[in-house]
Amino acid sequence: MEPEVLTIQNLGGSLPVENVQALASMNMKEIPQRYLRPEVELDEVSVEDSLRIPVIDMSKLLESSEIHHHEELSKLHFACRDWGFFQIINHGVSEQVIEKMKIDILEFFQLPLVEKNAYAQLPNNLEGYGQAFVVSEEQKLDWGDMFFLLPHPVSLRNMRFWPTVPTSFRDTLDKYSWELKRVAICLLKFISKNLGLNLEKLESLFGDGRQGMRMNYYPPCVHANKVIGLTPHSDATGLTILLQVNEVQGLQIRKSGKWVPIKPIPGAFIINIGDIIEIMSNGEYKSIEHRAVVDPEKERLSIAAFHSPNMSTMIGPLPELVKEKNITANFKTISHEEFVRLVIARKLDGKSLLDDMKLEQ
Ligand SMILES: O=C(O)CCC(=O)C(=O)O
Repeated sequence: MEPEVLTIQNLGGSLPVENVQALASMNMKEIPQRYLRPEVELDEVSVEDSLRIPVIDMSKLLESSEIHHHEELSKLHFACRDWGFFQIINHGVSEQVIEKMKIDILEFFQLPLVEKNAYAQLPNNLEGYGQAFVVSEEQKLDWGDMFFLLPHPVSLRNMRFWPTVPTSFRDTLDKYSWELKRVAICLLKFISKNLGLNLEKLESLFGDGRQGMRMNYYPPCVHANKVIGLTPHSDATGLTILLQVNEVQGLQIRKSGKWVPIKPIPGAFIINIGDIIEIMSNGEYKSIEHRAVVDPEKERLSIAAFHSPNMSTMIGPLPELVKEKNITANFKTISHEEFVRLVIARKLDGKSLLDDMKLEQ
């Protein structure tokens, strides 16, 4: 028998739960208990901080002019260290590719449930249409559905889950995923430089790594302040590139104990540092806790592209940053497989995964 290829696909899945889009279309007077999240109304939201979110101009990072390049590089360093979150403009991804992706994913979510369910998740598998991180029957649920695919590495694509309706979907996602991979690798180069690593260091780990595409659909909810679209969490991956698909806002990040709403700049991508970069940088860069809230009247869609190193990479502080400099490691080092199993086995819960990875000092 062929040995099983170690992929994220066969490391576990999520329990099946009701389809939220279908539930929302029933116009129920009362929201089922499992979706009620009283904390949402109580949390403090800071609109002013929204204005201070760093914006990085990628064209300046790539510029040959030393002054602009260095200025932007230090802005990037500050954004990764103090926010773990920023928007990028002038990233070079064609508007046409982005717009087509938006159109196709909207069309997919608008299909009748039975057609979407042709791509439903299978037991013990993360890919497909459904929900993620549901690990118990008691757990509170999010007001949203998602469709998750793994476009990279290409050799591990499972076309069984790639929709043929809309007919252009496969081609659109292929193009979009390559563009985003290029942006991720480019940013990882500059992140390597800022961390004092060899310029190619992170590229060598992430270049043939995984890219997961999580396409989110949050239906409107008349009791929007009583539910949550996506539970607060940091991303258990390396670098996330997020696209807000329609005009409806909902992403919030946690900064100094308050929730800061994000207003995406038209044409920009939202970037966040994930747990793996926080661990690899030995805590110098921070992953950021974020959540999605729901609109009372309008549906909201977003696409998060998660970039992780290849499965043979050990997850821990990079030896170049600790051992070779004789600095204390702040996190454990474990295999990538063990790390993914830890992620999949738990519900989303802020930055609790990183707490488990921390070493006692
Ligand atoms: O919908 C959003 O804006 C956030 C999505 C997100 O955080 C995720 O998919 O992990």
